[in-house]
Amino acid sequence: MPTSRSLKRRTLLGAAAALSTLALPAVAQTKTVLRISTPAVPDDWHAKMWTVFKDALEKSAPGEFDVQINLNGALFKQGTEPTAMARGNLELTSVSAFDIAKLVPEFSVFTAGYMVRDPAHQQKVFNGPIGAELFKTVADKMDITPLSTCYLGTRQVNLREARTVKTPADLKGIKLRMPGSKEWLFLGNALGATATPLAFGEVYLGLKTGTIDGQDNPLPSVRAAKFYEVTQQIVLTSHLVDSLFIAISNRSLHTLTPAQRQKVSAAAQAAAVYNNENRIKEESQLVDFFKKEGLKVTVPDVEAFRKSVQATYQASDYAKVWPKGLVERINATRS
Ligand code: KDO
Repeated sequence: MPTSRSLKRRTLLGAAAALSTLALPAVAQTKTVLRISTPAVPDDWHAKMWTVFKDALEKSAPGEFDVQINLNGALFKQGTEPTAMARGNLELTSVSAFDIAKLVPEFSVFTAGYMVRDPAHQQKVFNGPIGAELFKTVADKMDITPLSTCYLGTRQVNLREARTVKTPADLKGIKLRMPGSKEWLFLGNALGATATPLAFGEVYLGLKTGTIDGQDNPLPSVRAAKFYEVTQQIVLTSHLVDSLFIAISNRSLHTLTPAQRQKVSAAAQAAAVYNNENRIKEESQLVDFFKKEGLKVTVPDVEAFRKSVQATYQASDYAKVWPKGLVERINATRS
């Protein structure tokens, strides 16, 4: 039989144990949670860059952040991330110019084919005054703040069955998968194809089964998502030097101390640099890889595509909301 003394001791020990288990989550709670969502597949540079982000923060602010990386669109569907961020359900993502253009119409200038010339031009534009002005509008209108600019790559047309493609007329009738928004569909149609919306995660099966005739993406994404396994041809249209912006929700940003903001921003820069360097390097090697995989890699009349796509955008409602002189300023930005 326990004595009253030993009972008291046990009770005290029990209380201490309970307190210590209570104390554990309290320590964990002091970490700032940063949830990340992206449709990127694990083997893609713009998925791996989030580990660089996480590691950089762990180094600069040990124990201060709980960075949670969610790939494959598992947490939020492609394109729904900005809404989730504005609602406080997500802290970070890499947002496309297309998703921004839905709420900041003038940003559609960067959804236009053949607008940005190359990765160096892209960095100059977004890291200079044009980027600063537009990112401020993004922060005001979307409640998210862009922190760094990632080169997603130069988009190329990738076809299920090989055919001769020299000009936009040769894509007539091709069901070209594009991500699901009117800005993306406009680009696909401007290429001469019949654009059809589909989420990134469904493209492989769509190509395999033939519900679509092709898709467009930068070569590193064609490799990482293995689209080359279910397609016969890549047409080097180079129609869009595509970007993604690492962005944080303003809700989250405002909870950070100035020192933490600086560290999060530096981590986002490091992630973008990692992505950009690796993507640019890999992009230059992939034509050979795809040829070895048995694909036809063909060069169309890029000037014919450029002329036609640019004319289509200039005549569109999109161009009507581009601030006066913006296209000229983009063109005049030298890398
Ligand atoms: C795509 O769906 O084709 C696209 O390339 C669009 C980009 O904006 C981006 O969402 C990307 O997919 C994903 O990150 C997957 O690579």
